[in-house]
Amino acid sequence: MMQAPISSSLSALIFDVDGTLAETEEMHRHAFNAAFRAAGLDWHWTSGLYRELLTTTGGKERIRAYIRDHAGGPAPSNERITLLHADKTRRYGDMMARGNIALRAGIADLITQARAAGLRLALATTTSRSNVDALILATLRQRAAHVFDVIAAGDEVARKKPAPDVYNLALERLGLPPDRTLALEDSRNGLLSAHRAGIACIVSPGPYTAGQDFSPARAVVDTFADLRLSD
Ligand code: XBP
Ligand code: MG
Repeated sequence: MMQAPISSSLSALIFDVDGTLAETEEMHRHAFNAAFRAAGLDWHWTSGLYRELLTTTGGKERIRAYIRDHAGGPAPSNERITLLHADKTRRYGDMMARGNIALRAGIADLITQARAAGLRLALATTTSRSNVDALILATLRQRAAHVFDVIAAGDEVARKKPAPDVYNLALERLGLPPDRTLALEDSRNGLLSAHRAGIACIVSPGPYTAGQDFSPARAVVDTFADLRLSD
């Protein structure tokens, strides 16, 4: 069991969402594929291809990277990509409401421990805000804004992870300097984003991020259940 350092100066935990709170990427992948089919496109993202595509964060950015590197043909307009992504987001919300996704091991316990220790809770995610609301409702049966004091989402910042923007936004909303917070992530892009914002980060990789380079991490753990907040 690893004790996460909660010095008296630690005031907040900042969680990533996809891959950290829950293994959501398969649902994202299915939603992308369903949106492509509905639009009459013959694109299909296998899990092997998705592992590579995930290195581009953000759904619209990922679609553009796919067209550039794999699909070829004339690039669709920004408006077409925006509509395609909006349909993917709607389908993801429906799948989340119908599915039975669970939080990753240890996450619910960390939230409880953090609250008991008087820490504040934040989210810093690349995904869209509506996807955050759908996940928290499906797993904790509560509104995300009731569970987390601050939510910073990908559709609110100019540059997505690995840029530090979304972590900087979370810090600004928390009103805290980076050294009073600790980030929890599953991916190299997320780790780099937190690190570039000056925030120490603990990583627990998942199926899509295992084997990535996590060198600037404070620690890498197999599961968040291995983590205990300690004085
Ligand atoms: C996850 C992402 C997101 C999701 C898809 O990053 O990169 O793009 O895969 O969501 P994080 P959208 O783990 O930092 O949340 O389609 O809404 O972008
Ligand atoms: Mg993630």
